[in-house]
Amino acid sequence: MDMATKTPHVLCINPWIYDFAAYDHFSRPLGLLYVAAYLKSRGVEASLIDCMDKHHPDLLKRQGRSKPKLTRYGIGQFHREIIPNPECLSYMPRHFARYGWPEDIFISELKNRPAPDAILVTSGMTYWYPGPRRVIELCREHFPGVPILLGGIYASLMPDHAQQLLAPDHLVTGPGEIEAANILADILKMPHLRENHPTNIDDFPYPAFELYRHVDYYITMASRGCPFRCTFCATYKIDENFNQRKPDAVIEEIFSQTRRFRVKDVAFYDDALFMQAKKHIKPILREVAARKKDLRFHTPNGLHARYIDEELAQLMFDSGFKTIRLSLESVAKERMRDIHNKITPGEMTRAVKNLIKAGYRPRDLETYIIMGLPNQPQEEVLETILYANSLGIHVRLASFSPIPGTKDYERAIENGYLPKDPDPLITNTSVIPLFRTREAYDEFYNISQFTRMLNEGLKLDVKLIPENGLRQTLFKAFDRVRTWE
Ligand code: B12
Ligand code: SF4
Repeated sequence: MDMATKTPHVLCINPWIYDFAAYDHFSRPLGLLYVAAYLKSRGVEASLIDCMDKHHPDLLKRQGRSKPKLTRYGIGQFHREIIPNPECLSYMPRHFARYGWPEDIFISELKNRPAPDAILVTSGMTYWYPGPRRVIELCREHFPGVPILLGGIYASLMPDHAQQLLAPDHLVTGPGEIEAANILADILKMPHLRENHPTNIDDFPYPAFELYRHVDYYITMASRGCPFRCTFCATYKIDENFNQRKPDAVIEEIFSQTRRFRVKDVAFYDDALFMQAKKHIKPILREVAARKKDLRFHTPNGLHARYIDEELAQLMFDSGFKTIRLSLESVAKERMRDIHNKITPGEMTRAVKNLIKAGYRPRDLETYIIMGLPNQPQEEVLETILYANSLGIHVRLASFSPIPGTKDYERAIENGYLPKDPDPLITNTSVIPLFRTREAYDEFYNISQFTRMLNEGLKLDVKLIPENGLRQTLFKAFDRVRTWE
């Protein structure tokens, strides 16, 4: 091809995850796929290396499989290779690992392709920075001189840290479609990339899932941002505006993209999917239910249960919501007030009742409960767990991870729980970041195993909470056992 007419090409990369645990629970680099789609729509060629892609033929060959092992919704384990714990986390009684491809598969991917005109690297959790750091190191080695852009959550929340440690040529904070195009206009010598950006959220293209060799499920967002400001959450730091898409545009995307990629499962990444339900999510789900396409919907991110009235619960059931995670966090009054008055136990109970009336079994529902906040007593966590268990729903413990820029992060530093400029590695959710000792970890482990037992009990119909049931007998037995020699 004549060089003068060659379409400029960007290589998009989703790095490995370095962590104690990682599971593909509808986990795709959605932000990067939005940026890639936008660039493609403006005439740039884009390709993708996703180090977490379970369908890579070399990976499958090594695993001795022809297809990855997936559950019914297309999710599943990532490949992992154990590596030494980072020095600051050496006390952790768990294996640290690099999740995703073995490194040599990534290197041969780089070797087997011509040098791109620019490389776009995304970043996830702040404490996953070793992934993008290694990707950038290897890209510099294999494609010297090719400009590297870094964006995503870590880049947005810790731009100084990222710039210093990873030294990308360009660092983008916040939504990246327009910013990436502006930067690339010069690099790719495509001045039009700087012009005529859409102003309406619905005029941006759908995420570029076509860059994958195989699509297991589709992910979308019916809105961006969140109108709340919870003390532990950094969403507003990443995207300070709250914007909802037009219901018709979301419906069109769901049906056309699931048809195109032949998938049945759709996950929503929204932070506030149920805001203004009457004019937003309800018309979307009404249409989905009416078309009877047997789609399945998943909300890995927590939902605002407050808005689940009888009508919404019925629409969720009829349209095929399967993975339902309700945000509860805590039942302690002061905590709720402090967090943002997002929900009360009464509202949670009502939402669960509405969902059960609509056709769900309680154990089909899950709730997020937070532990490890500054000055949060253990009793508060246990009380919240027991309350959720009394509703018959599955508990998901989320350990608090202090995020730069949030109120709780500042408080953690002010109260001496965190050093002033902590290495993000110590804020990993698995390590009970504010305490960072083996004892704190063991305590968390006990609570999480207790929670697991309660969750298993639900499946077997064992109820510990009712006044005169197993609970009384159990406590009496505990007391008696304690007096044994
Ligand atoms: C969906 C989600 C999840 C999903 C999965 C995410 C995944 N990909 O694997 C689930 C529910 C599993 C999850 C879990 C957790 N999450 Co989460 N999650 C999110 C959420 C809501 C959306 C992320 C997202 O994809 N957004 C959509 C895309 C469109 O936005 P984006 O990625 O930012 O991309 C844009 C820009 O960043 C930029 N961009 C992105 N890449 C690139 C690349 C280039 C080159 C350029 C130029 C631009 C660019 O352009 C994009 C388009 O505008 C965010 C909150 C938020 N609003 O960001 C929290 C968030 C990332 N999660 C967070 C947390 C705390 C957690 C948990 C620790 C919660 C817990 N205590 O258990 C767990 C931990 C998981 C783990 N294994 O460690 C924190 C971040 C923590 C941190 N330290 O970094 C966030 C910010 C929420 C918060 N509480 O503040 N999460
Ligand atoms: S925790 Fe949820 S409701 Fe609160 S600000 Fe973050 S996204 Fe919004």
